[in-house]
Amino acid sequence: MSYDPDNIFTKIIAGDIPSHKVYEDDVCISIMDIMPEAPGHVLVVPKKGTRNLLDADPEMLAEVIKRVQKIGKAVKQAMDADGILLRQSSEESAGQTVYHLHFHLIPCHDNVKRKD
Ligand code: DGP
Repeated sequence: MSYDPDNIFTKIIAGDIPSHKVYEDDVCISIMDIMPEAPGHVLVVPKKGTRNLLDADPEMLAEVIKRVQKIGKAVKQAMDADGILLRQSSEESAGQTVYHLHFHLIPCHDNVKRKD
């Protein structure tokens, strides 16, 4: 499947659409999700235009996953969470709605039961 740069995350990366950014470097940004599943739910979005995990360049992915770990640790600490749920949807059947690669980091607490 091809990558279409006309998507919301490309516009957020370019600064054309506002976001609550919690991290940025040359590889990715991290923003608060506008439809959070739990308080502190953030997205890690690589700057390189990529449709999803299935067509990601492995070298870019290696750099991004380092950031996912670093940001995940920071979110866990900031939210005083017991754990972090990492989610990535590739294609519609898996629930992907924005076709620019992104990783969800969702803080989880022992006393808050998740449905999934
Ligand atoms: P997914 O379903 O895995 O493709 O996740 C897309 C997520 O992107 C969803 O949780 C909501 C979030 N989202 C959609 N539009 C915007 C936006 O304009 N700003 C922010 N911060 N998040 C968005």
